[in-house]
Amino acid sequence: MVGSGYTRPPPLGEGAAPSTALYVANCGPAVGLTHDDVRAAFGAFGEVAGVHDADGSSARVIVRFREPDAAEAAMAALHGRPCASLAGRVLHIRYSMPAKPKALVGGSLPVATSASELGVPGIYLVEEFVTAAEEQELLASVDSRPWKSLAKRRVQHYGYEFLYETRNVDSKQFLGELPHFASKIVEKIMSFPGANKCTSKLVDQLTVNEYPRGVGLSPHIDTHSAFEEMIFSLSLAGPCIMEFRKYPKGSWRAPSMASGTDKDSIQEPQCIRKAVFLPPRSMLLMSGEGRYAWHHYIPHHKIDDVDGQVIKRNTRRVSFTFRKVRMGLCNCEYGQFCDSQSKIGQAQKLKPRTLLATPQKGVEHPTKERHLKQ
Ligand SMILES: O=C(O)CCC(=O)C(=O)O
Repeated sequence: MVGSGYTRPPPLGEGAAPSTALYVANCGPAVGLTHDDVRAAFGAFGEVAGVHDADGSSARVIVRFREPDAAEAAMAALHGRPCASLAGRVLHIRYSMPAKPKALVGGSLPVATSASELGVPGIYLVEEFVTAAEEQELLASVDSRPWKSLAKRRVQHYGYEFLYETRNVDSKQFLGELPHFASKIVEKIMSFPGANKCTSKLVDQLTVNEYPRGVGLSPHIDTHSAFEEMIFSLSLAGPCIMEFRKYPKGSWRAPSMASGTDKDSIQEPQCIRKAVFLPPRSMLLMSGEGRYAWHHYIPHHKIDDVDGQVIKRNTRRVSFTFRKVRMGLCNCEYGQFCDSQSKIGQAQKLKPRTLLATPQKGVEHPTKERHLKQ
């Protein structure tokens, strides 16, 4: 991650006050220590919330603990001494403080760092779902395969092609099983709450998105008739924030689609907005109400303000979004967001599902209206 969001500590003698974050010098990939090695070594003192490069050197890292006591214990045990579990390197450790925001981006929306803090029903987040080594392997796998260029980002599709015009899939056009490089992830996904109850294949479609720095994704709800309830999204290579928006019944309207506008500037006073930080290697599950009734959205930012910390987006973020293609109609309990249960959906019940998304003259088309251009 470029830009940890934490300050370089003040000079000695003016040390930063104890905090949960440690600035650890002589440590990082440039001196042969992976973030996983660092996490394991510091994990001996308490739960580690994250390990990030402190700057562009790859020889200094920020280790964030959940509890200040753990940071204090690690500081007392490891500062200025050879660390046996890190190849005997002598670590230079100071407390670090969150950097002050340079600019408030996207309003003053607080950004949660966990799903419980986010409080959107059906949304789950697991940090460090894959290791840094697995992340590199996954990135190498997709980088060795052809990308398809969209206006602002690149994509790859497996299992079924995602059709951006209709925001749907053609369920009759099966492209084949998900690639081998995704198998480990699919297996791990089964450990999610509720996921192991599924008897059939949990996911059969994968969309890989590559977002350059500053590119996000417009607000949308994944088309109900296209995909089943559970949608899993793995973040790799860089962080972002994801915003969730709930529009009260009847007040939903499509924000302007004028090209080049930053959708963040659109104020929707009547919607509930909540945001969560997605660190690299984390897995997000959208299910239930969070999947069916809340729009999700990635602001088009180069910098995110996460609770007063400036988090710089990386040169790219790559996400792996796993879904299960729906073979019938959706009968969820969120009818006002459901194309299967709309008038058009009802009228076309007997027609092939891909036609559900075809706009009809003079009739509001839920799929088109609710899923904005990417
Ligand atoms: O990049 C992500 O994490 C989300 C992707 C997504 O929502 C989509 O492809 O519709």
